[in-house]
Amino acid sequence: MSLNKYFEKAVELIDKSERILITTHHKPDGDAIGSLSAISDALIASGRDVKPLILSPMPEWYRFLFDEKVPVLGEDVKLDELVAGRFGMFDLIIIVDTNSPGQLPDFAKYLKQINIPILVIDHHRTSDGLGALEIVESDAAATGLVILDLFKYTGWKITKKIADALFIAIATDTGWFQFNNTDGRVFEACSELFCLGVKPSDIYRKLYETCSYERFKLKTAMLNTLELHFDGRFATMQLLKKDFEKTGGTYADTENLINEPRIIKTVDVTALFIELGDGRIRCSLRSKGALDVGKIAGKFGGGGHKMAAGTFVPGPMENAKKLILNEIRNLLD
Ligand SMILES: [Mn+2]
Repeated sequence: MSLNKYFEKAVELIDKSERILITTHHKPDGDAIGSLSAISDALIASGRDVKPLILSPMPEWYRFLFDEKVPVLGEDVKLDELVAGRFGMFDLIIIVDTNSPGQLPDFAKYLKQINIPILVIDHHRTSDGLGALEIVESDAAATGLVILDLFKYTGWKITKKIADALFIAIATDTGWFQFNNTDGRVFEACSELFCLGVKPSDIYRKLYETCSYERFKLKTAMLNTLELHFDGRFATMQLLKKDFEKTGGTYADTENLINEPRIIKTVDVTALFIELGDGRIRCSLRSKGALDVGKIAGKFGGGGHKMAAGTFVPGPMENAKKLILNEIRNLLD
C-alpha cells in the first residue's frame, strides 16, 4: 500500500470520529511531544473533541507547546477512571512515536479492555501491530516528518505553533542534525518549517537555555562526584538527598544530566545513582552501544534497552555502586 493510501485511510478514520484520545510513549521526548502537539492542534482546529494524554510527565521545557497542562495517566487520571470512561468516551485513539505496548505501560492495559479503532503514526522498527491502521515509516528520522507529510496530504493548516512543534520533533530526534539519521528529507522539512516562521535559535533557547539556577547547582554537585573506572570506560556519578536539599533542585531536574560524561573520549557507559526521598537508590544507565545496559538493569528488576536503562538497586549508596560496578566488570571481562 502506498503512503498516500495510508493517509487516505487515516483521513477516513478521522472523518468518522468526533472524540479522539491522543497519546505517545512513556518518558516522552521531543519527537513524541512535538508530534502529539501538532496533531492535537490540527484536530482541535477541525472542531473535534480532542484529549491528549501522556503516560509520564513531560519535561517542563516542552510545556509551551500546549495551551493547557496535558493530563498524566496515573497522576491526573487514574487507570480505572480511564477504563470506566470518566476521562471521556472515545471513538478513535491516535498513538504517535511508538507501536509497542511495552512503551505504553498502563495505557496498554486500557487498550486491552476497550474496542476502539487505533491509528498509529510512527517511525520505529519495532512494530507489535497495535493499531487498526499503522502508518510506520522506519526510514523517517522522526515521527514529526511523517506527520508533516500527513498535513501536506490533508491540507490541514500548519500554524506557527504547529510548525514549531514539528521542528522540535525533527530537531530533537536527529540530535539537532548531528545523528546519522539526518538526511535530505530532514533538511527539506526544516526548510519548509523555517519558511512558515520557525526560528531555530528561539527554539534552541527555549529548550536548552532556560535551566533554573537550582538545576544548574544540582548538575555541579553531580559532576563533582564523577569517577572513572576500568580504564575510563565506565563513568559513575551520584546525587544524595542532601544534594537536593542543598541546591533546591528536584528529581525532575535530573532529566538528561546522565548524558554529561558521554563527551569523554574513553567513556562507553555512564551510571547516575540517585538517592530518592524514601531512601531507595535509583540507577540510570547509558551506553554508547558497546555494552548492553538493558541486561544489567534487567538483573535488578529494572528495564530499558541496549543504550538506555534504569533500575532500583539495593542501598545504601556505596553498596548500590559496588553492585553495578560488579555487573559492568562481568560484562567487560
Ligand atoms: Mn521518534
